[in-house]
Amino acid sequence: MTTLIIFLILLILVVITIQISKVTELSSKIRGEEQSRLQANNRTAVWLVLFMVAFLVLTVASSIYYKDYMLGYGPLKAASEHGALIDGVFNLTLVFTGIVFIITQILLFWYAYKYREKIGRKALFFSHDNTLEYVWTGVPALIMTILVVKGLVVWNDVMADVPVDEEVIEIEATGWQFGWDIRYPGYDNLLGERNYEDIVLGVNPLGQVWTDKKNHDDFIADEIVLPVNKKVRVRITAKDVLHNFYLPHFRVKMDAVPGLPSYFVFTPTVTTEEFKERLYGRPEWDAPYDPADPSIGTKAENFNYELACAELCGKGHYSMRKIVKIVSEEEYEEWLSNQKSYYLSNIRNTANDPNKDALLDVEINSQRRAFFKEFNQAMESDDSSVSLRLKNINFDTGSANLTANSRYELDNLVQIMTDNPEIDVQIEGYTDNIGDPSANQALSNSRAESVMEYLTSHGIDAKKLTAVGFGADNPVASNDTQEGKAENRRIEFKISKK
Ligand SMILES: [Cu+2]
Repeated sequence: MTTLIIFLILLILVVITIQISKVTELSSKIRGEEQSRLQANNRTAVWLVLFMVAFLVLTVASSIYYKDYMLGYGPLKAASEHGALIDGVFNLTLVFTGIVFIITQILLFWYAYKYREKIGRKALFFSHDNTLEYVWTGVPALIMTILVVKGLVVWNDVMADVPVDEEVIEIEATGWQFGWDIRYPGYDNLLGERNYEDIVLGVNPLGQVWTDKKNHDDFIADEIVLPVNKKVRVRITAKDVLHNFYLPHFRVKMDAVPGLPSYFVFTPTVTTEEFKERLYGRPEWDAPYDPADPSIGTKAENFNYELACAELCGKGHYSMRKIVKIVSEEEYEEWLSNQKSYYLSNIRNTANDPNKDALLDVEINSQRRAFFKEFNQAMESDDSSVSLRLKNINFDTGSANLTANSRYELDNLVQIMTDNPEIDVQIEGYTDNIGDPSANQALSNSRAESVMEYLTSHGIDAKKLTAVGFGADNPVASNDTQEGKAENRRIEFKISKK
């Protein structure tokens, strides 16, 4: 309906314009050609000046009115350390081009008015003026030099790589049609090697080399989460065509080129929550996020930083959006601890694992972290005595000989007993229910004793230790299944005095 009305109005306007021009033509015939041309020229000249005034006023007014929607102004000021530098260069360029724009528009329209046709006035013949040539060559050259030099200074600053000895969080973004794989380095803070020949879709999407230790704790994240005020280096690459890694709110933008890794270093300075605070109370951001479903909340409440691909890389280009979260250091650590290594969850002990028989550093370290976490929880609990199950101590079948790989967990025990000289500990041995109860009793005794021996031989005072065997008593799982039995064959570590 509205479209129809607008169409009719336009049609009427066209008809009116045609009619007016017919009337003018007719009257010019009556009044004489020259007279009417002068009149038309006068009218056009006045209209041009009016248009110029309206145009400039609207241009300036609309840029002021919409400034809070534009990157770099109002709430959309840069959320990274270097962002202000880039915005500064844009603003400097805007000042110079803005001044030139306004002056040239005024001159253009004013000259059309001032030098409109008048009877008896003749145009000046003007062929050359050196001074003018100097001015209009020199001034733009000077301004261009200022802009280029300033831009280069900022470019060098923004593109500077991280000095070798400086701490940085390095992550990797690999673009493909159509998505990003975001790889984090894991606990060792080092990204593992890649080889494109190792890429197998669905199995090893990035071609990580599994014999490289650094890969064992790397994980691929669904979203980008980063701590505030920490320097981040993003390795940027692509698997198929050109993509572009673009984080508009941080003024981070870099091509992702297949076969030619690039990088961008930046420091986010505003957390997602702080950025939302900037948006509240602004009409454009307090509008519903989805007008069809007000229960979702406002645009401000649903705000997220985002990663977009800024290269038109194909028909699914738009779907390369990823959410970016900037959080506090504690939230980041918490998030990190919940991420699962790609290798350990997808490759370990499968046909694709070249390290099948070895116990890996990444496993030793994760067992160690888990052990210390449990120990600290036990120490903080109010119970006077707490038992910890030692999940990574194993014996040869039917004997009390510790397996070689048990030493890692045993060394963890040595360390906590050294660090906490006040605690007393009881080592408890348990078996499953297979076989003769008295044999089980004896086996559990000697297993507990061999753990105790290990501890005393590594400098722990025997007075602080007791070793007891409980045979098949107190099962922690059903003895009807193989897994249950394996769980019941165990060593526990009971802190009897804190
Ligand atoms: Cu893309």
